[in-house]
Amino acid sequence: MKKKVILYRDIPAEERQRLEAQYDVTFFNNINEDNKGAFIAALADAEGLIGTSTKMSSELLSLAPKLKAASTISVGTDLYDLNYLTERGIPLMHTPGVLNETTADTLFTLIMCAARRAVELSNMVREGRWTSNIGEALYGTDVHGKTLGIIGMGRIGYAIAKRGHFGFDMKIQYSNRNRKPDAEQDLNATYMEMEELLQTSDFVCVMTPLTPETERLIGAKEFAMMKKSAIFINGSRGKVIDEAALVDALSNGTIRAAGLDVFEVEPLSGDSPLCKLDNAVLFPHIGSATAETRLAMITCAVDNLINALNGDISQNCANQHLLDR
Ligand code: 8YV
Repeated sequence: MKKKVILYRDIPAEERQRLEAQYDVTFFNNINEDNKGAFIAALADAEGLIGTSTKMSSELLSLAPKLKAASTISVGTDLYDLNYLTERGIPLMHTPGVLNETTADTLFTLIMCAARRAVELSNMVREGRWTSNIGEALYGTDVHGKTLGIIGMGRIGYAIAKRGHFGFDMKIQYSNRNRKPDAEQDLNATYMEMEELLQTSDFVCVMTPLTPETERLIGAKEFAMMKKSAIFINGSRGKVIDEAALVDALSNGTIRAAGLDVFEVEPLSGDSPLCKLDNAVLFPHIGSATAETRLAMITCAVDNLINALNGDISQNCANQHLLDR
């Protein structure tokens, strides 16, 4: 009798076939109000879950009494109630590593677009408003040689710092829960407390995971610590910052500009005040969104689920350290 698995995100046929070769797969193309009843019914017998972009609360997961493993097609695990899964002894598998370089490319694109006003000026051309040489009022600011502060020097933070150090001769500084000797040795990065980083960086880039400790980490007080010429970049999760405070900081000249790939509520409404700010560059959460990297993430997540249901959580298990206790 094949184990029952729920796939709640569309994936390429060959990857779905790998699952169907081993499991009795029930597929949902994302979870919505129309199919949530059927999803809940399928949870009753599910031993495996694989997908992304749906909040898996403890209430929902409690409806899956036979659940043995979950595999998120993401590096972020904040959509799952990790504590609840750990209490039940259920591994949550995720996809660290495969998306580092692509996500770092995206974040550096935000750095360049925000610094050089690329989106604002491209729109000016597109709308026929380019009528004379660009003067001081529309100048951007240099990236090369500036100071890049990384809050959250994890795998992706390191990849961003690598681009700044080797590609743009930037001075790298970082704040993190613990020291990162590889960044200090390889990238000449300087460790410092977050307050000093905010006060001295030309670019502040947040790449922490969303946890109870990092929720609203950056708010009005922190924006006020930054240079007026500073540019703020968020590639972590929207809830790591106070979005209303950022709107105020951008509107009042507290900081120069921002580049955002994540938002408190996604998709971001077109009515958001962020959409009215020329000094806010807004991406629709495309950090890892290339064909190559998303396929690599899906392949990794399928491998992770198969391994976990076979009892092997030695790789890519977000709560292994807790389950091993
Ligand atoms: C995607 C991400 O948003 O991996 C993550 O944590 O945020 C991005 O890669 C995610 O994979 C959902 O599609």
